[in-house]
Amino acid sequence: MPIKPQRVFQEINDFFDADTVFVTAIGLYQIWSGQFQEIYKPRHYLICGQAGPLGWEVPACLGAKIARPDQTVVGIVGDYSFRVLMEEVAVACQYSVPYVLVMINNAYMGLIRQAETKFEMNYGVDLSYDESYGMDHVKVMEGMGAFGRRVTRPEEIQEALAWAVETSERERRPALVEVLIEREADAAMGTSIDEIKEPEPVEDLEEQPAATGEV
Ligand SMILES: Cc1ncc(C[n+]2csc(CCOP(=O)(O)OP(=O)(O)O)c2C)c(N)n1
Ligand SMILES: [Mg+2]
Repeated sequence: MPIKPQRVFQEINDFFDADTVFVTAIGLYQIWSGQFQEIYKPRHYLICGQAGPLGWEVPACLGAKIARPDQTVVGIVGDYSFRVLMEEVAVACQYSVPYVLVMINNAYMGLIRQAETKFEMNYGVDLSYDESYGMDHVKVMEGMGAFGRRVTRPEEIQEALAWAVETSERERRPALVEVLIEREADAAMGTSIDEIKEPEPVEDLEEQPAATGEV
C-alpha cells in the first residue's frame, strides 16, 4: 500500500485467460500495460498506435465486444483518459454491450507529470480528489446505468475483476474496477533502448554495463 502499478498488471495476468481481448490508448497506464501485460494471441491487444488519442479505449471496447461477442473485452484506462470519452459508456448501456474497464488511478495526468519532472515542474497535471471535490468514477459509471467498484488494497483486485466480468456479462453493461495506485509511480522509458531509466532499483537485475550509445 499504496498499490504499485506492477502489482495491478500481475493480478491482471493471473486473472484473465489467453482469449481475453485487451484495449488501451495513451498514458503511463498504457506504457505499463505494454511492458507488463502478457498477451498470447494476435489481434488480442488493440492499441490506438502512435497518434495517442486519449480516451480511445472506451469506445474501442464497444467495437471489440461487438466483433468478439463471446470473448471478454477489457479496456485498460487511466483516470484522465476515462474522462475524455466516458460518455461512450452510456452508449454501451443503451445497446447492451458488456465489457470491463480496469482504471489505473494515480490521480494525475501521469505521463505529463513524469515528463515535467525533467523541468522540475508539477503543474496543471493534478487530478486529486477527496470527499468534497474531484470525480467519483464509480458514481459516474452508476449514473450512466453501468457498474463500478473501487479497490485500494492489492488483495481485493482478483475478487473485483471476477465481480466485473460476472456483473457485466449478466447485466449486459460495462463494469469498472478502479484501482488506486501509488500517485507518483514513474514508468521506465526512454527514446531508445539504451536510454531506458528505471525509476526504482531493480533487485533481481545484475549491474548493467554503461551504455555506449553505439547501435
Ligand atoms: C486527446 C488527447 N489530449 C491530450 C493528450 C496528451 N496526453 C497524453 S497522456 C495524457 C495524460 C493521461 O493521463 P491518464 O489517463 O490519467 O494516464 P496516466 O498517464 O496518469 O497513467 C495526456 C493529457 C492526448 N494524447 N490526447
Ligand atoms: Mg492518471
